[in-house]
Amino acid sequence: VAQEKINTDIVTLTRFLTEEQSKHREATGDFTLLCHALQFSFKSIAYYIRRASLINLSGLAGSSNSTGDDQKKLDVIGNDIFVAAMRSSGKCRLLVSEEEEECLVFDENPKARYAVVCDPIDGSSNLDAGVSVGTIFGIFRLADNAQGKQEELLLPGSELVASGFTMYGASAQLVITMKGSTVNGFTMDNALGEFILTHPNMKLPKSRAIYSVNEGNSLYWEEPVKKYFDSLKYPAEKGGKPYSARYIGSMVADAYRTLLYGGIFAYPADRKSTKGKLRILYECAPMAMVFENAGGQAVNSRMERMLTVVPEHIHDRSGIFMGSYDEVQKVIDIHKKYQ
Ligand code: AHM
Ligand code: MG
Repeated sequence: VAQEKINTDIVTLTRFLTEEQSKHREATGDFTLLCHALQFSFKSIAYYIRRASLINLSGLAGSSNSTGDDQKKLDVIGNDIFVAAMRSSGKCRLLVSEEEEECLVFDENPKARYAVVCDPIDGSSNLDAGVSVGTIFGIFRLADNAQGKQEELLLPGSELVASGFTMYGASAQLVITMKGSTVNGFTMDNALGEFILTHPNMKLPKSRAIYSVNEGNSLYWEEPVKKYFDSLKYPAEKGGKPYSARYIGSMVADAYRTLLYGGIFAYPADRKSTKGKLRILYECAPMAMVFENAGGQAVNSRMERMLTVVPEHIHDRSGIFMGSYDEVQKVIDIHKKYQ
């Protein structure tokens, strides 16, 4: 039997973060420690999701969250894990979670310089069917004179210092990017208990004929959105090939596929949900940063660059189109033409 080639010089997330930190002379190590706490929450959430059906964690918790969604038992557990990890990191001052109506202020860490936004378990309506879900996160650095107030977090995504998401699928994947840097993908090795760098410098293909949208909402779509998706399905040129449709219904999973294969993911605002469905601060902005740093584009339903959108409230929603550079450009061009 041929011996498996063993890599004895693996880049773990811990090593990656330490190496990143050493590139910044002024770094204090706070950001690295915060990331270690994040990493622990991802591992724990992944662990409970894997075991959910075995330890009676499926189904509803009997409560609803700030925006009125029914909470699953795992939504509550995922949130509690995340909150505990951020509080105990000592580096997080403010935390906005999809599952918490108000921004959490950790007064016990008044000197902490970071604010974190998160959706602890995105796609949770899919949980009981064993479909991939994940955690979306963004990290802001607070101003030196910050008071630790919720309003200080009403920032555009362009202010994020780091963002990313995990996807708990066949294996747990972690995608992370920092301001002005590349996008890197890690895979959880359960035996080692470490995220291993498996997808360095992720770059979206410039174009790809795949679209990902909940077509069940098309009755409510505005004209330019209808025209755009029709143009993908019924190509104008003779003999043109229509796009493939792929929609999982978990943004983390749809986004992960789009990052790897290219194409477009959209959740447009429409006549029924005029503000869109996905939340600006902890769903749209972190994803937009990942997509831009991987060479793609992300815009809202008004065709504004997603990263420039400032939420008026921490749970504000927006329409979003994100994906390969050329695919998003087509959306922008069609909107210009039909608006
Ligand atoms: P959630 O944060 O309550 O899980 O909702 C967000 C999810 C996204 O993961 C996904 O893209 C979208 O909602 C799916 O919505 P729909 O079922 O309307 O297609
Ligand atoms: Mg969500």
